[in-house]
Amino acid sequence: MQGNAKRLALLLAAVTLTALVLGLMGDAERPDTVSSGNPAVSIATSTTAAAATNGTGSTIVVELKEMQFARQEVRISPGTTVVFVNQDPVSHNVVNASAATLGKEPELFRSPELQPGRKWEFTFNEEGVYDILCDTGGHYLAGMTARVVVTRDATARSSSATDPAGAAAAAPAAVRVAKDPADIPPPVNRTSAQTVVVELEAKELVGQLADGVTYTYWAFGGTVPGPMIRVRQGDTVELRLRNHPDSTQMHSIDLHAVNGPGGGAEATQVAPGEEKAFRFLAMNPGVYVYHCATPYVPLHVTNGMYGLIVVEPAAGLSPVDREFYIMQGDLYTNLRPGETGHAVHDPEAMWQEKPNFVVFNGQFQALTGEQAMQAKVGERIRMFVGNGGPNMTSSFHIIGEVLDVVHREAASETVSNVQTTLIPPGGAAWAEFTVDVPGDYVLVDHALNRALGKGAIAVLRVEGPEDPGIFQPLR
Ligand SMILES: [Cu+2]
Repeated sequence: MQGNAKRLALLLAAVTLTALVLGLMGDAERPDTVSSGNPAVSIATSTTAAAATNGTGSTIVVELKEMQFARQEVRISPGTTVVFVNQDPVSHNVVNASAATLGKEPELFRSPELQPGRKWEFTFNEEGVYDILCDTGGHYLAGMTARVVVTRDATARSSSATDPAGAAAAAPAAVRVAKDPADIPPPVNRTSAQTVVVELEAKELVGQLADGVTYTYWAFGGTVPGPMIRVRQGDTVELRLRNHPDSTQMHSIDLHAVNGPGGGAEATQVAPGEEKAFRFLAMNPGVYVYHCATPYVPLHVTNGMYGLIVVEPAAGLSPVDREFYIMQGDLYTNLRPGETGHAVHDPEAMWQEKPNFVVFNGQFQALTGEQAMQAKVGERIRMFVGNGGPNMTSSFHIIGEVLDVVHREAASETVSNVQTTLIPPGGAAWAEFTVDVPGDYVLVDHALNRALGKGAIAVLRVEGPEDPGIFQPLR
């Protein structure tokens, strides 16, 4: 298992890079084996397994290995049973669909989730061409597809196939995943470099997406965004990524503050229950996104796997009264705001880049009401604002507040007196301003349907004395 996991990690690293370039892994070479070490199943070594005439068909094994079906095309006679064996350290399933038909056309079969080492079989009685894929974690988008061709070169049988439907797991109680925007590390306040150990854990959990809507998030530390990391320019960061034993997926981390392959993603493809680590020198000051970079990367990101790392310049940041940490993200779900139930990811909506939810800190209107940010008149505020995406660019705006100073794209240089600043997916900005009069200041993506319709709203509640010289309603 250890060796397998290592090979898988190497492959995933390669897949990560290739997938980033190609988008899909459809042209990748597949291993040419269907062998199995499992003695409990018989193995057909030829590509065509003849069905026996007594009604007990032949059996052929297809391994699910290294995020692929071990063979892209399997040719069998009617009546042959195909045993799918999961040899990966993560879950897979076997679904009768192609990427084009998934969710649109009826499926003849769909296996339950196959945990590592588990197998599932299906007897193909009817002639035909059966597209198969794994839609667990969107693995088909990273190339986990294949085809079973059933041809009548032996006795055909016409009995109908049974569909062993997968049992849906009972959903545990939903929790609040939205990161508290005030829950961030204090300024570094050091005059020399250090080695800083950062420990993160990838977790998969059912969380509250909106009132009456739950969603299965994948998240660093169980919050969206994950914990804000804060170091000083010149620090050596030792990043240790653990993947919770209950995870169904590999996870990893790519920090945009890293100068090195994959931003750390190659070194951190980590299987459930395992931990991986790497070190990097925080050379460039700034505010940088980190995110999971395990295929299918957009799925890991939309599910909540992103956060910010702040690398303070050696001289530190100017003192302010309050700091807040906010990240925008877009979610592609079968449910819309106002509907209720457990929402599931909609791959077609993501393909079309049409999110049903656009949110700050992972949840519909997460930072409003009791959860609004708090400040007092006259205070100097710094906001670290990132965009996990994966796809929507944010037109970040605070209604009723001019941003005195903005580090656009989180650059070291500043611009002044900004109303709305663009924050691309995988990017960040930070802004500083003084709040002058009391009231509720509403943070939005000024592509306003996303704010008012899809949830990208947060509130900064400012208390203190009025200042009629700055703002005064007239009767
Ligand atoms: Cu992940």
